[in-house]
Amino acid sequence: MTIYVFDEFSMDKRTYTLRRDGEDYRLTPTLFELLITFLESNGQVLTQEILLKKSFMALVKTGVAAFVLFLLVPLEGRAKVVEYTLTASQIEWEIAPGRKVAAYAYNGTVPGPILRAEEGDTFKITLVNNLGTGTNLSTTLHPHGVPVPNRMDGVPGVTQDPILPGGSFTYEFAAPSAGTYVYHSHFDTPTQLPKGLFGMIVVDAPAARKLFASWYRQWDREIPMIFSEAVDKDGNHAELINGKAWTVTSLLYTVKKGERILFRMFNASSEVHPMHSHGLHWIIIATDGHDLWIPYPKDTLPVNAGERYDGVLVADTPGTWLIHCHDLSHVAHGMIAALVVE
Ligand SMILES: [Cu+2]
Repeated sequence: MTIYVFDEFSMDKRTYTLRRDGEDYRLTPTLFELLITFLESNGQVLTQEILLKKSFMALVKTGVAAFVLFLLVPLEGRAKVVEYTLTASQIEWEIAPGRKVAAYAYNGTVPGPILRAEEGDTFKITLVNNLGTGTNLSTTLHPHGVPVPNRMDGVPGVTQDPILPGGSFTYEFAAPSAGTYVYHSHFDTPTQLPKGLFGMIVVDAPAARKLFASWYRQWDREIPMIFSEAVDKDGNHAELINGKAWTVTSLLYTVKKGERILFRMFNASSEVHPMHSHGLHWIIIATDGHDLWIPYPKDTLPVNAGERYDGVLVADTPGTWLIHCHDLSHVAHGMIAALVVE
């Protein structure tokens, strides 16, 4: 039986020392957590020092958490109805200066606005079809990845009638567990979705839970990244991030050194995008709205059609770091962004 002892516990330095069989190893917090999870799941015996420190910290955390929850529950307990109106219409969308595509859009933007609520709230989303009176452009909205009542699933001819031009429909469902979800058109999907009828649904955890989450489940800011493709008015193909193709002055995200950034990634296209971050890497904490039991580090993350990934990145090195798809034909068509760490 292997005995493990760790001698040092310092979140400031973000390193831990682990002594195993007389030798010292330095660990990052992620590896430390993984190791502890591994040891616990394998039923190996920890030393008394570890158990004391762990249980002491657990006691402190539980005590403080219970007290804070006691204070917050009356506030957290009041679930809200969060109302949004999405109007689908035809627009000209500028993917780069002077470069336009004929798009369908929710509320005039591609992607549509982020719809946000807290766990247990109720979403009430009214979709207005302004795609064109006198056309045959019906539509519906599908909450992708969200466990909804069947009649709110947005499948025309199966769960509801199509929303005719000039018509509207209200979707109502509970905000599921915290995570990244999606909405998109489910009428003539191969046409309407790529033309721009997609967006993100974000569900937040209650504040009390965030306070006691692991360091990589807390972040200072979020950067949503939605991947899609388009053909511009000159017939040129474009690979887009958040509705834009890379130019040296677009798709720049400026953050401060030391900030933890949550990337919410969603692939709205029909291709795989192996997203690569230069210099810094993500800790993938969730996929498709589910927290991972064991987070893992990645600097190249294949995001398949319809998938979502939540990755936390610590911006600890100043500079301009590219984040781009590593399918090189997609790079050539504009799928590049940059993280500017100041
Ligand atoms: Cu790609």
